[in-house]
Amino acid sequence: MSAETSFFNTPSPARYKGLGAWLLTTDHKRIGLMYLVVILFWFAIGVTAGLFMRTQLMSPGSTLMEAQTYNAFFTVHGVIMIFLFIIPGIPAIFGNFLLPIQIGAEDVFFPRLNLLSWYLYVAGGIIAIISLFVSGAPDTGWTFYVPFSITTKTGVSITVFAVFVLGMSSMLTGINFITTVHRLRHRDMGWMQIPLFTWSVYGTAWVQLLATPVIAVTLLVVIFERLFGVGLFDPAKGGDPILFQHLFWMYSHPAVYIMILPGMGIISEVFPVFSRKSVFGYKSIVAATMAIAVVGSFVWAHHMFVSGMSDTAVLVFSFLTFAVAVPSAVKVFNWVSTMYRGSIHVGPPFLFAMVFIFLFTVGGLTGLVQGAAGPNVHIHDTHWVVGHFHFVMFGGTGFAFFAGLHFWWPKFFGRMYNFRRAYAGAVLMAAGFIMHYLPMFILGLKGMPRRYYTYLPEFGPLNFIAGIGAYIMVAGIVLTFVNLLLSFRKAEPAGPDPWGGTTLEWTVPSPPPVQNFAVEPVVLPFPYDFTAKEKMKPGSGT
Ligand code: HEM
Ligand SMILES: [Cu+2]
Repeated sequence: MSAETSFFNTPSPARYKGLGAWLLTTDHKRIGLMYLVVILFWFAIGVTAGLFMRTQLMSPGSTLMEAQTYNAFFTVHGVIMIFLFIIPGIPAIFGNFLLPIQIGAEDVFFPRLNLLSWYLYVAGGIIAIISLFVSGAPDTGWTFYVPFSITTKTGVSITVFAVFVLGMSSMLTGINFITTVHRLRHRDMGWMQIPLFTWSVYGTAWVQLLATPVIAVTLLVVIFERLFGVGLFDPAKGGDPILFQHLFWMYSHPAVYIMILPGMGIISEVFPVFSRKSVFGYKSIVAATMAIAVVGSFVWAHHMFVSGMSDTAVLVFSFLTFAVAVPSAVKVFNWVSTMYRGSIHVGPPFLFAMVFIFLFTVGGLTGLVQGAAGPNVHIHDTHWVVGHFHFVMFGGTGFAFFAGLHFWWPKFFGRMYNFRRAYAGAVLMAAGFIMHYLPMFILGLKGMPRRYYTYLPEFGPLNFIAGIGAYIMVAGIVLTFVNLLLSFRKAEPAGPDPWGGTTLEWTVPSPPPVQNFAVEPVVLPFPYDFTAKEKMKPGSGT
């Protein structure tokens, strides 16, 4: 099948043309790509804001901006990176495009609801922009902690509302994916034949569906506090600010798993394919995915060890935090074992996945230091925490995102990109990353607080090094995207299965036709059976 018959040239529904065929589409693949465009737009803005902050922090004193401007950048950076990039990123782009194909379906179960989710996402982004210009850019940080967020005069109500709308989008996507996996799975595909990426998005969807309402209600209460002073959170009126923190983290900690689980799903696809070997311990990866989704929802109060909880509560939440590390470690073990005695061929997705394993492991282990109640008291609200969460979110989910982008780019667009530039981008990004975020652990241990626009002169040298690292990292990000975009210039066709994958998306043309499968898909007894695949090739002698 050629590019002429691909979904790019076949609008769905068929009656629309041009831009309308995109903006009114119900095709999950088009919706996935529309997410790709908007999410990358926000990522670019978020990175730019981060670079501004880092530049300000390269030396002590007010070199680039004043405290209030820093607070605005800080809030905008956090809100964009969390709610507009890292939470929706992988499920909305890769989940939308790939989940139906991986389970042999023609589309998601609610195609029009899917489009509505995209519009809610775009609306949330626009409202967030508006909030910058109405009564001053918000200055609370992405956590909107009360009582400051209910007393500050900046446009926080609108920012909070933007996040509320984004939450609705996230929930609808979750409902759609759960229903799709239950109702549209190919009739030959049992639960233990579902590819691991789809499993991870499915587990994530449950967290999205069950945890998001908590933040939705919490944010509405913040708006009511600001508008009518209802007094649920405001201590001046007998409200309880700690209540806000519990409700906030009951969503926002599970949100960490909404970010990381789909990233782990990508890694679980990349390693088998690039090791030419079935994934080690498929069932234990599935079990670990669901265990993380469940246990990860019960650890929220580790963000509040110093807020004045009982010792028993601290002990329990510390224990549970350590417990979630177990399924995460199981996965790392399985990925490494998948490579063991595999026939490894390196490609850009594999390189990004290797960087992922390294950075995510550092992020996870430093998280355990925070999960232990004793050290937590010392490093709470210091740069240690900034180092930790960037390792997990960007080193983990971010690099998994890039691994996925390089893995499925040929499938999305039918084009192959330049490998040398892709490697260079990955190496620059990784080296810059380490130089940027590793010094923060030392800074944190030495006592440099986070969320400040300046610091004591003794912290200068390490902050300067971190700043240089940030610029190197951003150079890597830019190179990576330039490389991907250049793939549109020269038409080097990718073929249906450039990496030799075994899951269903590699059996259809790149880009796929609008109905995904022109012929009835054949579901392998096991999704990562590389020997069965060899046998199925015409002329392989069997
Ligand atoms: C070029 C890339 C980046 C740079 C230069 C950067 C820089 C920074 C800086 C300087 C801070 C303030 C730290 C503090 O004082 O506590 C910060 C905070 C933060 N960053 Fe980044 N960052 C980058 C990428 C990312 C990415 C990719 C994510 C998410 C995936 C992210 C998420 C956050 C969050 C959530 C905060 C906390 C904001 C808050 O508490 O309100 N950053 N970043
Ligand atoms: Cu947490």
